[in-house]
Amino acid sequence: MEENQQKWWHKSVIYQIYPRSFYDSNGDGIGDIQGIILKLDYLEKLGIDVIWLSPVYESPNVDNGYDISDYYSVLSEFGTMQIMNKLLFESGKRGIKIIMDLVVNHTSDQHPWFLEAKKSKDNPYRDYYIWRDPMDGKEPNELKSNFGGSAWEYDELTNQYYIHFYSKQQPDLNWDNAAMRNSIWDMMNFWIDKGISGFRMDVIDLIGKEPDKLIKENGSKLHEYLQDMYRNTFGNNDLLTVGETWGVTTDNAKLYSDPKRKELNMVFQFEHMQLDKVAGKQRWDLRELELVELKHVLSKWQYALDQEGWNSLFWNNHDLPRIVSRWGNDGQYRVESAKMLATLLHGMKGTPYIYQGEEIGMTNAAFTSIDDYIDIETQNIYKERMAAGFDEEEIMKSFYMKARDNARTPMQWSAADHAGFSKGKPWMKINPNYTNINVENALRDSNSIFFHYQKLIKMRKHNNTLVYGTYKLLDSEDTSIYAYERSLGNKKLLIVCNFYQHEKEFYYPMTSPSEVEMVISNYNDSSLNMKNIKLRPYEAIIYEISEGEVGRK
Ligand code: TEU
Ligand code: CA
Repeated sequence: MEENQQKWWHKSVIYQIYPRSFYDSNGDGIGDIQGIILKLDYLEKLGIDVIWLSPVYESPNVDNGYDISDYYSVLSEFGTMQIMNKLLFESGKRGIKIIMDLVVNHTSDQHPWFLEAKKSKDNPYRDYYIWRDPMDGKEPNELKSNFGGSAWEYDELTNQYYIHFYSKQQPDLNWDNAAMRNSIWDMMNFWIDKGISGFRMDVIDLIGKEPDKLIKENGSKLHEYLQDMYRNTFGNNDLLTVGETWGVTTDNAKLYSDPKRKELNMVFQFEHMQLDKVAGKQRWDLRELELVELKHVLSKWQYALDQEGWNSLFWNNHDLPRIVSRWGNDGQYRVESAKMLATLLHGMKGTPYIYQGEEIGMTNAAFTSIDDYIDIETQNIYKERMAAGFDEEEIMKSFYMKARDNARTPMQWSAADHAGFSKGKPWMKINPNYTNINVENALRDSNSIFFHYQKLIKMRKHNNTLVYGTYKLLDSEDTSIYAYERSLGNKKLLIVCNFYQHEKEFYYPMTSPSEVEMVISNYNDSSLNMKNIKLRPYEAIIYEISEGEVGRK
């Protein structure tokens, strides 16, 4: 990549904070912004460059802050605008940037715009949302909410339905309305002026919806709206913008992230995160992951965005189960497999995202009762599936594997009461394994998952091959090893990962005489002889090869 096309976020690693579960500074059981400030030194030690802050705005919390009732103020449980300013200042001092969650596909039903819109058909805010007449006395059409049930909610007062692709307390905004769009630009500029460094855009591929044509994602005006947003808000600022797009393909990812089109820097694609569900079904319909499929999907994305666009790299977020429980091994090989998954991901081309707790190998919640799940999605799906006659044991098993609360249990800071997360009773049950899996233990052990992440993050700062090298998948049909190369000039990185518990031989055909160095491994005594390695359970190694130099270091 040309020098002048290089961007600060190409070399950055982002850390996502889900504030409610990160650190509680005042003992009310709820994580808060002051709590984040108190943990900035920890994040600095990990070495991350950017915090993506999940919503901290005013909200009735039907969907933990993804239902916003005031974009200009901070939820009192989390703090005040003064404390938010202090977070920006204190993180800036440590060289850490903040990007905010931008939730503009919908608002809360308690947002003043919606409270007005509901009043009458001719209210000036009516058209900020999407209303339709009943069809034969029923919902206008078949569109479904992602949280279960119809996407249409009836409003008695005006005898019309409004659309909501999430809970009925999250009415969708009408992006066809220019005044509405301008209100959003003003709000974004308010936050940009405050000194934030970018936005993560919640379900941004839905804003072009065309409900009458049953189109939810990738509507015909989506990219026009994003270009409009670019021009009116962050276009002149060097910010990081990442869109959450469940329905993205490699082709339309280029539309979002090709710099020439002036839209976003990158999107989160979820193709790889949907490989362990039955095709065409919901993610609650489980299936084993096939490693070969994972290799094909991730490689497809690496190849497609090599020249135009940019990838985001992630295994986890606040909606996904913990990766070590999902595709690693959260028993005997928890440490090895967590490091393997980290190595595999951070070796790729793109900007890596770490979700809080991933860096210490936190595991799924392991709740046994439906009452322990707080998430509105889980509660809705439970009712829907029970009513539809699904087997309760099967439903609970799918939650155990996939429920969003798996990622939302409080951060495990120490073996103290409530995992050191809070002095009071936490808002959500803590994973009982906190006595063993916690930050204090991780920092005491130089072989911990934490220090492996620290090393991977540091590598990205100095190793241009890691940032810009071209990706090439090796042994694409091997069912247990994921191996690939990254090349730039005469330098090459070879990333070799045993994805499973059984041992497996790996052969690497070395052509020209080269100098080889091992840059990272999850075993202390990995082999330098990369031509033929017997990989142990979850063994993962990155070699650096300098071609044309004879002899070895
Ligand atoms: O999530 C979008 C989304 O569709 C999924 O993550 C959703 O949780 C589920 O997989 C659908 O079956 C974003 C946010 O990340 C999520 O927390 C919010 O609940 C959602 O949008 C609504 O704002
Ligand atoms: Ca608190």
